[in-house]
Amino acid sequence: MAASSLASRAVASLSPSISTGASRDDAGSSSVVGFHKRSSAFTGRRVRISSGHGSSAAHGRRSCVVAATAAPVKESPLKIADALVTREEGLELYEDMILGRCFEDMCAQMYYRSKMFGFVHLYNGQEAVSTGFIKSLKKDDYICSTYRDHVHALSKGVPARQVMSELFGKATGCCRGQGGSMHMFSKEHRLLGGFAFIGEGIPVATGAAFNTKYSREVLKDLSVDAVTLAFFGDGTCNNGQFFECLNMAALWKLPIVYVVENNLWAIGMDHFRATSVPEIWKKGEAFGMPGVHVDGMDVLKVREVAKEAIARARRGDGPTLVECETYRYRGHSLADPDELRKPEQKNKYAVRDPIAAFKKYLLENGLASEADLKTIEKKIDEIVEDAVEFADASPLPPRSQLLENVFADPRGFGIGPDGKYRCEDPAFTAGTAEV
Ligand SMILES: Cc1ncc(C[n+]2csc(CCOP(=O)(O)OP(=O)(O)O)c2C)c(N)n1
Ligand SMILES: [Mg+2]
Repeated sequence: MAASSLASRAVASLSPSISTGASRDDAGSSSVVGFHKRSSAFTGRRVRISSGHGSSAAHGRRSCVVAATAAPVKESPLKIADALVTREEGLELYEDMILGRCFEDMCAQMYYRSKMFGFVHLYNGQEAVSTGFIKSLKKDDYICSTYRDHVHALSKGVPARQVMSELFGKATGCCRGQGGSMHMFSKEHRLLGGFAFIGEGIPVATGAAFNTKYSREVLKDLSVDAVTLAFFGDGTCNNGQFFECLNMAALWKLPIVYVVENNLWAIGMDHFRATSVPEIWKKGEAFGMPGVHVDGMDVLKVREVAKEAIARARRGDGPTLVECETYRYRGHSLADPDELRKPEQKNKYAVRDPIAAFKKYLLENGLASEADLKTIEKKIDEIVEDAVEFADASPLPPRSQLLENVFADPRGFGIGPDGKYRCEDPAFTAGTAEV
């Protein structure tokens, strides 16, 4: 299957249509409890970002990028000194968000062409959280994700080829095709996994943070200074593991940041119907850790909060709970008809599209030209095309891989008396073995 033929038969993007004019006036604030009053990052400083305008009606796969600002933005004279990022940083953030958006739009196309199996949960709309946090990390830091994990993996540096191949169930995937959409993992990139059960990653991330602390303070290995980010959703915060882990992390001052991606919905459950105290950030205070609310549609605000929380963890001052207010543009998974959420709510967040807003910021502050951004969009388009071609051409895992990593095997056909996998027996792989 050639990628060019995929592109030519591209389905329309399912992103919500963007209407102009509306804007949230309450979205610019950051709130904080705890003892960060001295820190500029947590003082609620407003970052000047305007709403994006235009239509996201897709004319093909590439529209996810181009539709970011339909109305032309005048390039202004250089004002770089006032900007909150350097040109290089700005371009890196933009590229990462574009990669996330394009990759996910391509996933939707491949899913509907039956190239992927099982549930696939996309991240469209939430890119500023992944980019703002993960691009503020060092290479040796850890992240732990959920079933909505493709974009976290990409931001952490797992090559698009490996992520797409994993989604295709191919041997070249980051889990050799055995994980699929919900179980991205990469030891090399310190991605501790995606998890199908909600809240499952929180103790895993907390354990990784404990490992850092133990290495430094008990084993006296000061070369270890990894910070761990645990990503999870609003619905997950009503799960017991959230409370148990926050307690331990605060008690032991673990180097971790709990990043809640509050997209207001847990499948079809409205956050405000399910949660007794809907301001999740306030729950940090109960454990004696700072709780921060940030506009998760604004990559610069997310980045500012991320840098402070990561620095706090790295210098040994303990965990932070960050609630990022964001929105997912698509249904819960690609199998969800998304009939419960009201169009008004979708539009409210669509006009604040994080990519459109950041594009405008880069242009208005003279940090990038239209040509610079188009170059990035073209590069990402090619990377995603290449990932699909690579995944499609890759082999399926061998049958002998079937029983690897299976810890319990009640039928007893895993490992034979010779210590070898029974499935290595040619009769097994041929499907004729007596088991
Ligand atoms: C332990 C457990 N209980 C229930 C489910 C079913 N489930 C899948 S996703 C989900 C909602 C999670 O919502 P949220 O944490 O807000 O994450 P989002 O999907 O919005 O990113 C639920 C309840 C599950 N996967 N695991
Ligand atoms: Mg949610």
